[in-house]
Amino acid sequence: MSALVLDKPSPSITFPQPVAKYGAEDHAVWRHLFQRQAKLVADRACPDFLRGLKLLGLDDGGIPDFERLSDRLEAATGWRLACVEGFLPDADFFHLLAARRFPVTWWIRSWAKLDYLQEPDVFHDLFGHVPLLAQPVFADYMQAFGEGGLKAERLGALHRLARLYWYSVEFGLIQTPDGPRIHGAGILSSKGESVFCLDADAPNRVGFDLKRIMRTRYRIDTYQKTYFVIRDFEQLFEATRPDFAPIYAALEGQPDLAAGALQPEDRIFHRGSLDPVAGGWQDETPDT
Ligand code: HBI
Ligand code: FE
Repeated sequence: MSALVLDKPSPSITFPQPVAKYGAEDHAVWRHLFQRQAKLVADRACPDFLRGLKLLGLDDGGIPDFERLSDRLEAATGWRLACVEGFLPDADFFHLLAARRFPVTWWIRSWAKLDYLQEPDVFHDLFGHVPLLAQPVFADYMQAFGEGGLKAERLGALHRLARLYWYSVEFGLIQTPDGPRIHGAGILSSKGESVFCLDADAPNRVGFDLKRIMRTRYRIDTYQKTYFVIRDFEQLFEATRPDFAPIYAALEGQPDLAAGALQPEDRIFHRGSLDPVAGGWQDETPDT
């Protein structure tokens, strides 16, 4: 991708972490979530995630200081955290990624919402996303993704990149000598999906294929019907190297695929039963 002139994201978007706003309860929620997830993913997360967790010194000592964490992360791969209020407009999000700044929501969920919240909080962003930003190839992929997003916007192809982000950065699996392991942040920060994605018979597990993913719809309110498995992070980074414009053009003529529909060209690791009860897919709200 050609180097883009990056103007800074609008200043109000990022601000110093309001550490004074954290109460004892917020730190207690972090401690609980960290202890639970770190134990649960110890043999389910990919090795690079576990290495990143250790390298960054993320622990159950309470909500971390973003600047201190940024100093460690920057030493590893040049990324820093950008403290934000929550979900950002696409353009702001892509600008930050392209500048190797990862947006991290400052607040944490309440005890009442421990296991499901609509939008990312500091635990999802820090525990789910940040450890892999210490992995050099994934760190480059995330910056390339940001640059691609700025272009996709101009080409009206944001929904294609949103699917790529969803099925890799949020819900991706990766091959290891011991079988598939988790690299997606949306899974790693979720108690139920950390087990479901690898153990359940219901979902498909299919080899990563960029164009196939860009055609595949998804739902934001249930576990996935299909998980895509990359060979390694190089495969993910390589996928972002070509100019996407011809890819978007080629996809125009092809119909979208339902979230659970297997394709003849799929490399199938596991053909799921797609059982609606086992997957929690009973209420057929449309996937987008
Ligand atoms: N904003 N803070 C934040 N975090 C995200 O993960 C995020 C976002 N805005 C847009 C977005 N993700 C998705 O549209 C991606 O597919 C680009
Ligand atoms: Fe996320």
